[in-house]
Amino acid sequence: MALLPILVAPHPVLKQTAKPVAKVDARIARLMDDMVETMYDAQGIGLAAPQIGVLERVIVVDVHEKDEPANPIRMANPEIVWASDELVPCEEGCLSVPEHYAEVTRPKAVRVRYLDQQNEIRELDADGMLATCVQHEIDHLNGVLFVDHLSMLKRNMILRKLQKQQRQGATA
Ligand code: GNR
Ligand code: NI
Repeated sequence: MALLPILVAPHPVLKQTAKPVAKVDARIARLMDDMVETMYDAQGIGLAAPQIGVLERVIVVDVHEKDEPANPIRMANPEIVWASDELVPCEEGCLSVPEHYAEVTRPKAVRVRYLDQQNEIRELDADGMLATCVQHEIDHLNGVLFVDHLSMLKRNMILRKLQKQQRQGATA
């Protein structure tokens, strides 16, 4: 397995749309494993392939509690096939928007159809943090960051700060 560097906004790759996976073969299965390892190393609860510079529709999520065993979910071509009318606000963060947090309102529950690591079609019913996280990851596949759900003023404040930090070579 391998740890992969995570791109930080405003990186142009994070704005692009990822391509569907034709088949979950050995290469995609390996990518999924590398993404799970990278997600845990970065202490994230989700990761989308564009965040590591790969424009393919692959995400991983794990929202397990600290005192529970790991429960990584690996998905290719995830699609929301149903979303609840009920919306909930959640304080979101993003490994590609380090050290910034803001409330985003999304459907409370979703049903997601995807290909698993064995290339089998599966569906997952998610609510709570898992539902929020899966929607955040699918946004990444469409070139959308959580800051794109904020006002232009808030978004630009965050993006300018990140750009300045990177120009100055800061690590955080
Ligand atoms: O680690 C993460 N935490 C998080 C918190 C609230 C809503 C979404 C997330 S996903 C984020 C990891 C990440 O950037 N995934 O793309
Ligand atoms: Ni993110």
